[in-house]
Amino acid sequence: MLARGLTLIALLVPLVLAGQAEAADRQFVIEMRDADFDVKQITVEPNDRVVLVLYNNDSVSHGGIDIFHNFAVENYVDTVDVLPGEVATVTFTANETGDFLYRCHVVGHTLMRGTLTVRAPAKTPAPEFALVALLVAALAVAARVRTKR
Ligand SMILES: [Cu+2]
Repeated sequence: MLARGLTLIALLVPLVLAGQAEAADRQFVIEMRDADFDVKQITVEPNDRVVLVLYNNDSVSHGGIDIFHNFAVENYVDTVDVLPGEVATVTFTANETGDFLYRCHVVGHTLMRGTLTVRAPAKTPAPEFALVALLVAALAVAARVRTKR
């Protein structure tokens, strides 16, 4: 019984190790319309390569007024202009964890705010843990062989 339990634990360890998130390319499209963002929350994994496509849809088709916007992400992206009807793209690597404000700095555009969340890295078991798991598995197999004799 103990041997089976130990074997199961040893078999599950590689699955846990394989479940660690890896950095990936992540793309998000944010529409700027009526002086607001349509995306208010972006969540990525640590070290993801993030591409934000910013589309200023506040053009002359909306009440005859072109509305200029810009965009910045705290700690990640300096202010970039996004002209009416235009698209701007910003790219960065999410190498700092936490919550970061993204916003338009134009006076009065108080709705144009959102949060970039870069999750904390998953806790990786120490390599010694894997070695101990292998040792436990070997002992479990040895115990089963001995029991059958
Ligand atoms: Cu704006």
